[in-house]
Amino acid sequence: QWNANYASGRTTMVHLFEWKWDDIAAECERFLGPKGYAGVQVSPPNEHIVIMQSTVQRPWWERYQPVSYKLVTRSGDENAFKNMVDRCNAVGVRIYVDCVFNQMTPGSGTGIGGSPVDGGSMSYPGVPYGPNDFTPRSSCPSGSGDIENYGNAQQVRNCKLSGMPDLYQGSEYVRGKILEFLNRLTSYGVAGFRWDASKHMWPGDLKIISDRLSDLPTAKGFPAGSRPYIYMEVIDQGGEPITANEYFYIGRVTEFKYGRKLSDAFHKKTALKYLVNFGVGWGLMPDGNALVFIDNHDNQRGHGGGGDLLTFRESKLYKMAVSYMLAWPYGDARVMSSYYWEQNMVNGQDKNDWVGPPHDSNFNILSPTINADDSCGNGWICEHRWRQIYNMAKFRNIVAGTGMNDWWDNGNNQIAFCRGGKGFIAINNEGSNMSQTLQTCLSAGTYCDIISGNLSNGKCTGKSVTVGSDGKALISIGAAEDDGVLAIHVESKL
Ligand code: LM2
Ligand code: CA
Repeated sequence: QWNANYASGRTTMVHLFEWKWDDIAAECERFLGPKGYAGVQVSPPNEHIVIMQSTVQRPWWERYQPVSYKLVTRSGDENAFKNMVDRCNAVGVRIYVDCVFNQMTPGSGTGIGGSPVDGGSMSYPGVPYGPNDFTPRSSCPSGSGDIENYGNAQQVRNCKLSGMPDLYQGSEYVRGKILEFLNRLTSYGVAGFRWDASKHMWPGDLKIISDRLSDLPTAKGFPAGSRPYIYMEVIDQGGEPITANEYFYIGRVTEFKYGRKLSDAFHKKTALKYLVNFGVGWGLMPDGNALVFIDNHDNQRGHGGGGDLLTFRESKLYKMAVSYMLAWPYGDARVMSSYYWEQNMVNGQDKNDWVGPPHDSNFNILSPTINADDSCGNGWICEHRWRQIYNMAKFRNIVAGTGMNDWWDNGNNQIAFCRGGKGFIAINNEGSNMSQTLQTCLSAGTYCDIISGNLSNGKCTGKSVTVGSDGKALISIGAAEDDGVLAIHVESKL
């Protein structure tokens, strides 16, 4: 299903990667709700294997190795999860769950929720799943039983992904267990799902699962007949037999070309002027099918097709790309919110790509601290709290429903455009200053630039822009300024 079920007037979700449920609940109340964010993608909430080795200790990716569908993780237990969903819903912020059901852990021992597990014999009594619930070896046409060749769709979907036992979604029993899990989540008020590793599952099986999902509960405030939002993770950069469009009839699909191409553009591999028709004209999927983002938890650390993508580490360019994303009418947008880790690059590969979230000496996840300037401490980056980003999330809310008009560019890396009569944005990615009189499509008056500052108590803490009766204004963005963006909208008028 393609509609996110957002509360009215909201448009943008944040991925609070590895956050604890109690912290997300607090964040909904103190920040996400008030700032106009629409939703949160949470890390997988169900029981997984605990990975504690000499070289790799509690990696973030242990959460992609399920043991059962009990709601126990380092983020919190079932009660904390339910409490989070209720508290976020109460302030107009929806919860989306990252669901891992292509595979189960190859490990053995005890899951984080206490369930016994033996991946080697495909025994998961906590569900329960046994050997018959996994894709038959005869259906996997690779020598090792692992996916060896992404040019072979049978391998990609029927063999093991990184050695992990491959759940058989063709089985009615398996589908039933997955559905029990998903329907339990929506009964708690969850508004939709990210389906992990969807490339590795057959669209026909996913369609059957999606058709049998329960409606969202009216008891949790959803209109009768609301269907859970679905966005499937399919990494399609072209060149493989499996394509994103095979999944369009089920729900939205992650558009990985989006962040790739925008990162390249802001890295000046293609001039920004070409963004005038960014979207289908660039070979991206249709607007109504796309879930878009600049980076995600995988590719910001070189997993899942990463490499040279803009992330918080190149903050000025990153804020420019995110601003463009949030101003541009295409897809449902997701903002990444990260934690810091020390990279250790060896031959172009980060040896620390496994490092988990900030934690204490017992590996309990630390809560973010909140600084006076809204930024986070304790190792959390909190991109969603950067003024430029949360103000652009609000910009997207305000201009929702309008198209793009009055495009301008300098023939190279300076661009500007309007969204209806509601908002205007300019971006300077040249090494030189920008100073241009441009059509803003806004009524005459003085506006506060929401990138360099905030409008608070009737005063602008950043740059001001004076729009004349013809809708035109002198737009200046110095090359040396903190930010290469200027944005104004109907609600930033002084
Ligand atoms: C995804 N999308 O399709 C997730 O976004 C991605 O984060 C997941 O991989 C992947 N699919 C499977 O759910 C991550 C991580 C892998 C990690 C797996 C499982 O990128 O590196 O694999 O989770 O935890 C790890 C080891 C790998 C090992 C595997 C199984 O890195 O070397 O393979 O566990 O033990 C032998
Ligand atoms: Ca599979």
